[in-house]
Amino acid sequence: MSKKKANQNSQYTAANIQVLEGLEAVRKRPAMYIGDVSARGLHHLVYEVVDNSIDEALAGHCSEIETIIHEDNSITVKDNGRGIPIEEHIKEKRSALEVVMTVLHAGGKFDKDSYKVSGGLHGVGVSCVNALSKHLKAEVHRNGFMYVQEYECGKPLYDVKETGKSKLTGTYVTFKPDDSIFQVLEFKFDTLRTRLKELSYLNKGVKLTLKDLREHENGNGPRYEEYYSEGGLAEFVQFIDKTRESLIPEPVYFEGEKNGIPMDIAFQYNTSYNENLHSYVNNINTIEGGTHISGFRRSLTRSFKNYAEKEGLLKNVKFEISGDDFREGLTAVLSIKIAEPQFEGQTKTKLGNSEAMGAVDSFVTDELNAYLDEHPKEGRIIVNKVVLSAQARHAARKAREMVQRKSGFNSAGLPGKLADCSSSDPALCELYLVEGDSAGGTAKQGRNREFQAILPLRGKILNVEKALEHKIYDNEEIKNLFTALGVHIGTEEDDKMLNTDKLRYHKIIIMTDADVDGSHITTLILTLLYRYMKKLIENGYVYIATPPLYLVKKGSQEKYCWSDDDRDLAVQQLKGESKESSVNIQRYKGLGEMNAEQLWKTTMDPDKRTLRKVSIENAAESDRTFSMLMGDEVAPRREFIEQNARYAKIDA
Ligand code: 0RA
Repeated sequence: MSKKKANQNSQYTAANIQVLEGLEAVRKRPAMYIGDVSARGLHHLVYEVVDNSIDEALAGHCSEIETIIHEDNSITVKDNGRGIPIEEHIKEKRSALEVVMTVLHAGGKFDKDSYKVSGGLHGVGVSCVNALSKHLKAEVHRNGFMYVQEYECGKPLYDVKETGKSKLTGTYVTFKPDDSIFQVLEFKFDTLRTRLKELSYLNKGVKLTLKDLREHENGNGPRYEEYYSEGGLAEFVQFIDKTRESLIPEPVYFEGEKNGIPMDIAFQYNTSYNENLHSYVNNINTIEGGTHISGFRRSLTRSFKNYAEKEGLLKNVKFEISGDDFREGLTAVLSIKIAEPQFEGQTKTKLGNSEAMGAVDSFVTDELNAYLDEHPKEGRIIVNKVVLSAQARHAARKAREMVQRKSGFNSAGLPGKLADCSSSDPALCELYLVEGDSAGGTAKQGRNREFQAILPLRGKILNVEKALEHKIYDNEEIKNLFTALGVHIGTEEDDKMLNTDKLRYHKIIIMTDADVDGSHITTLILTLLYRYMKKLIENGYVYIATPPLYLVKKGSQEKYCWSDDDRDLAVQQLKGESKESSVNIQRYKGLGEMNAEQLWKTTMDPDKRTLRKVSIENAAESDRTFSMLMGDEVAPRREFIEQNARYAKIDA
């Protein structure tokens, strides 16, 4: 049935028109509902549908959720839950299925017990997915029958109809994102895998599967993976810490509820110096933390401190022990479920509900006291580690205080190596971090000095993943970077939050050679930013420059190329009809092979350059990747590089 016919259907009353307007609003401003219309928003469509099935699993009625990527990049999500009710919705006078699929935020209306999310990226309802899909088919198995309804751009093509008998129960949703709305239509297996895997840890006992039916360039058959966790967050913590050395044999794992708030917490200590706290509210990653995290930290410090004092483990300690010391080498995942979460912050990923703080604090305190009673050996190991951290922190504080005062800075207090820009409006200013003094020199000549500053970094900067904190503040290159940016790390009382009040640039652009060394240096810089200046990444200030890989020339005609395909195309175009004249291909291995004008034209001119924005899509995954790439263990690093060889080759 055509769209026109569906609209003319006599069943469509005034109430329905309003509904259609609701979905029209989603189509007009999709970003307001799903964040954006890039790859990120596209993948959020899948998460949204899967989340609905997860809710059914949380209600205790669904054990398996299957996601299928079809050959045409349409998606099917199948669950074995009760099936969305198809019976008439009393108020709306039409099938409940149709209401769920076409009314904004109608998803949770039937089921008061489930934890629905208001605001944030998820929880916008499956009707948003419907609105943003060229075509969607909902199939329900229920009451011994099979029912179906299809939609175009959110509009039903016909009433819900029964199509036969079925012994199964469940909901199957198949959708094809609207190509007039999304900039990107290709689903990434790895992106979906990360989220499904995360969901399997967050919802233990639920089996999630991912099947990719698309043709693969290597000629392999369909890809299929299963994600299932028996151990939940305890396994998640072990997964995150796979390449780190744990101090205690098993993660500490608490599961239960307090004041009606279900919660799930696992943590362990490792030999690294970083704190890795990952938190979730209603399965949503609260990247910016919030009240639940505060409650957890507060309890952790207080409970361990009381325990250490009670056991006389601090007798010979001359320093004050701070909350920080209890968090060094800590990897923790915290997941709570709240009926009406309030999300705040820049990216709406910070929990604001004040009741969560006390509930988490009191829950963790009770559980941790009981744990320490039963595990004195683990308690002792952890406290000893904390005391060592306190000693190192003492040294680090001194080093940190020295950072701003050390020599090597010019009269404005800026590093001598920095070629600053003349504008002082941070919103307009860019800082290029350039590999090596030579490329730094070219960049200084090529730049627009009005708003572009250059900071050359010498060779490989310190690997912060392996260094003690005070070593980091001793490092010349790192000090220069802090000073040039105008940021500093706050006091322990401020939770050592990065202070960005005086941040001097809102674009920080990493520019390295397009080779293996260059990508290594990029990774080192990113690791430093991720561990010590995460806020800059969260605020969207960090970018990676993309210098060209080739210059294809014929006579005076020139084309810069960023991939092998680009290059082949350029060769074709320049060859044109005449076969005799030769086309010259220059491979740029480093920035140093370009002159100032070329570097400006290809990589620095805001009108022509391509910058890749660095974002933290998934904090647990990024953390794991950095720890692995920069850590001591060789085997997982080799495995990663082999698995990602396709990408590595582009750089090679
Ligand atoms: C409300 C009530 C019932 C099922 C569902 C919602 C439901 C929704 C979704 C979304 C995806 N999969 C789902 N599975 C179930 C059942 C009420 C009843 O059977 O009494």
